Amino acid sequence: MRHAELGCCGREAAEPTHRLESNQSLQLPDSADQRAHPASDLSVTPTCGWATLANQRLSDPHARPLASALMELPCTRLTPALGATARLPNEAGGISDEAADLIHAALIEHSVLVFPRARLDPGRMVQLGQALGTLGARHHSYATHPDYDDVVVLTWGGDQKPDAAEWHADMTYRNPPPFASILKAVEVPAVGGDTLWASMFAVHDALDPGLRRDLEQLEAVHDMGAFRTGAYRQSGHKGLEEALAQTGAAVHPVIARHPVTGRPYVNVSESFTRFVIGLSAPASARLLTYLFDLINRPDFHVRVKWEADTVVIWDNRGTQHYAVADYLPHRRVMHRVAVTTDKRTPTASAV
Ligand SMILES: O=C(O)CCC(=O)C(=O)O
Repeated sequence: MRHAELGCCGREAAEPTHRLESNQSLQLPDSADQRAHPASDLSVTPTCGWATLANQRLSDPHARPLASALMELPCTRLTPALGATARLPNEAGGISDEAADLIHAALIEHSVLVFPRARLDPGRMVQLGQALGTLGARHHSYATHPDYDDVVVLTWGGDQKPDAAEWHADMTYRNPPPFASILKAVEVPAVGGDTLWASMFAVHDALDPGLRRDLEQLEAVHDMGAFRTGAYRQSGHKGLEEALAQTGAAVHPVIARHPVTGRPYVNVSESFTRFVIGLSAPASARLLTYLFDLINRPDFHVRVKWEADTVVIWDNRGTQHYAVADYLPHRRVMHRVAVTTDKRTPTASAV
């Protein structure tokens, strides 16, 4: 195997399984070699939220009674890597805890849930978000719905260029970042404007095992990335400084573990990860570029073609997404609710 070398300063890990010393290099397999490693965990999961929830409850003597397990949330898996289509439980007057339990279980299992023709108005989107967890502070840059502060309105078209055609998990410059997002298509172009999600668990499983061990010791800085441009254009240097101070920065492990399943995933994104702590600037840039490129393998993806009223909920822990910006000058309007904490995993950090 041919390797490209990265100079590495190393850092003290709390419980290193394999310590990187300051005089060692971190070795990157070249991309051709990388393709030889199978994505070992790309197994199709035929079960659905209902089955998973029933199993959890049966094995937990303290769980609420199983009556609600009679409710079903049948899911159809979309790709081996991630994603399933499902139907929202049709509950008049709100989202019950039991319905949210089912959705949560399915979300943990499939990472991305697609609900065609969901007809979720902004009020019910907020209810659904609240049934899953707490809703966060307002977004620093996007407009919000006139009646619902928690609903971000993403409108692109004409000369308004979409800003999400980059792989990212949402707002990882916050600590913790949101646990999940709920996105609804309000107005979509006749063609184009699809969104892709990638399983960062699958990206992790495809890494060279030696590199994976080295990455386990590393942490990286996340910040607001290209949101800088808007802040600077709007209010110059002062605006930029204020935006950076407001959004802040966060340090997260390069390999994070899902707080519910414990499954490891690659936790750096081209939108928001700026620097690997302990590396020199060139070594950090080389490592991050290498990791950013891995996400592009179609084997790791699911691609959603939107229709008005389609709703997608994704688990922000272990996935990244990319909104294809191929539809201008046509209009595309989406509503989004970000769920900050996972009610059903209260002690877990989101990374
Ligand atoms: O508009 C989309 O499809 C995705 C938007 C996005 O990237 C986000 O909500 O974080």
